[in-house]
Amino acid sequence: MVGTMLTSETIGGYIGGQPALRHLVDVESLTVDEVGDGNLNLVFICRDGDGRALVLKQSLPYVRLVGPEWPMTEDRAAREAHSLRVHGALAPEWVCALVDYNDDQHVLVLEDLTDHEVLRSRLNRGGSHSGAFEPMGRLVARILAGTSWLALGEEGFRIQAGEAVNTQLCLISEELIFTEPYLGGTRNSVRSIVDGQLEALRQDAEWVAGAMRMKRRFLTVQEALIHGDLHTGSMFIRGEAGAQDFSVKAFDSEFAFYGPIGFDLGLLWGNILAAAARAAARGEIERAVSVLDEVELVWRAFEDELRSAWPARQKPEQYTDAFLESWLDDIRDDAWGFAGCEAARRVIGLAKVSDIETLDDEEYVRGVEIMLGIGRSWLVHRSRRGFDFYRDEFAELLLPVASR
Ligand code: SR1
Ligand code: MG
Repeated sequence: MVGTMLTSETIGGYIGGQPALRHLVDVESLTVDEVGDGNLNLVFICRDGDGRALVLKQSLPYVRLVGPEWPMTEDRAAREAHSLRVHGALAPEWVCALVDYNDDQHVLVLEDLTDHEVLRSRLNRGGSHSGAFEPMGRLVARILAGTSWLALGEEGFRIQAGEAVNTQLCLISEELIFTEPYLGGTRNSVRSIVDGQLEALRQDAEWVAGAMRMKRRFLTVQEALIHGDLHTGSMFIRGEAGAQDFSVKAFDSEFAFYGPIGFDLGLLWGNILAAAARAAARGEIERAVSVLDEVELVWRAFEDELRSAWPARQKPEQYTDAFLESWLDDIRDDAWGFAGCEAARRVIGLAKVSDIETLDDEEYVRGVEIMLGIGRSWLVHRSRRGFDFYRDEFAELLLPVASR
C-alpha cells in the first residue's frame, strides 16, 4: 500500500494515532527535525518537552538522492525492519534497536541514538577511530553464525533466504557497485583533474574482469542475511574506546538480503580505505597508517567471533574444522574483491563519499590515486596478497612521488 509521506507538521498526529507509540512521547510538546542525509529516505527526530525522543524513518516511493524520476519500492522498509530484528536478536549491543514498524506506511521507529554521531562524520573531522571497527567485525560473524544454514538447517535456511529477497535494492548495488564504474554510465562523474587516472583504469582488462567476477559472487552466493550496506555512514559511535559510554551500532540495513558475507566485510574495508586515503591526502601520515590497520582488525575480530561460535553449528560431522578453514579463506578472498569494488565506486559512481569529496583539488588527486590504486590491487589480487603486502603498498603511496 502506498502510504502518505510524513512531514514535520503531520508527524505528531501520526505518533498520536499509534497505540504503540503515543505513550512514549508527549505529542503536545513535540519538536520535529527532519535530518535524513542518506540517499533514500526521510528521517525525523521527534523530541518532547521532557527530552524523550523517537526517531522515525519513512521510505519514499523513489530515491531521495535523485528524485521521483527514479522510483523505488517502499518495501525496503520491511527489509530493514526484518534485518534489524534478526541482527538485533543476535547482537543487541551493536545494532540499532527497532521500536516499532508500520508496514502500511513504511515507517520504522528506531532507538534514539542522538547521543551518537555517524562514524564517517567523526572520521572526517579527524576524530578517533580506535575501537570503532572491531565490533562490526564481530557483528558480521554473529550474523553469519546466526543466519546461515549452519544455524537454521538447510531447509529453514532456504525458506529464510526466499523471504528476504530484496530485488530492487540489490539491483542498485549491481549497477552502482559492479557495473557503471567499470563499463561507464551517465551517473558516473569525477573532477576533470583525475580524468587521466580513470581513463587508464578503464583500459585495464584485469580490473574490469575482477569487478565482473565480484558481481557474479554478489549475484550467486547466498550465505547469510547480510546487512548489505555496512559502511561508515551506516555506523553510529559514541564516546572513546575504553570509556564506559563507548558504543558502536550499525543501522540502515534496508539493503539486507541473503548474500555473500564477504560483502559486509568488504564494504567496511573499502570505507576504511576512504578514511585512510583522506588522512593521507591531507598529509596526516601517521593517522592514515593507523586507520588502514583497522582493515586487519576487522578481519581478526570477525575470525575470532566466528571461531567462538563454531562449536554450536549444526551437523558438525559434515562441516568439519577443515571446512571452516577453507570457508574463511573464501570469505577473505571475497572481502578483498568487494572492498576493491567499493573503493572504486565511492570515487567514480553515483553515491560518492564525503571523505574524498570534501578534499580540495590537490588533496583530491592524492585521495583518488589511493582509492583507485589500492582498490584496484585489492580487487585484482584479492587473497593472493595479504595484509602485510597491502599495508606496504599503501605506505609506498604515502611517499613523495619522486622517492617511490
Ligand atoms: C541510490 S542509493 C545509493 C547508495 O546509497 C546507499 O547507502 C547505498 O550505498 C547505495 O549504493
Ligand atoms: Mg543508506
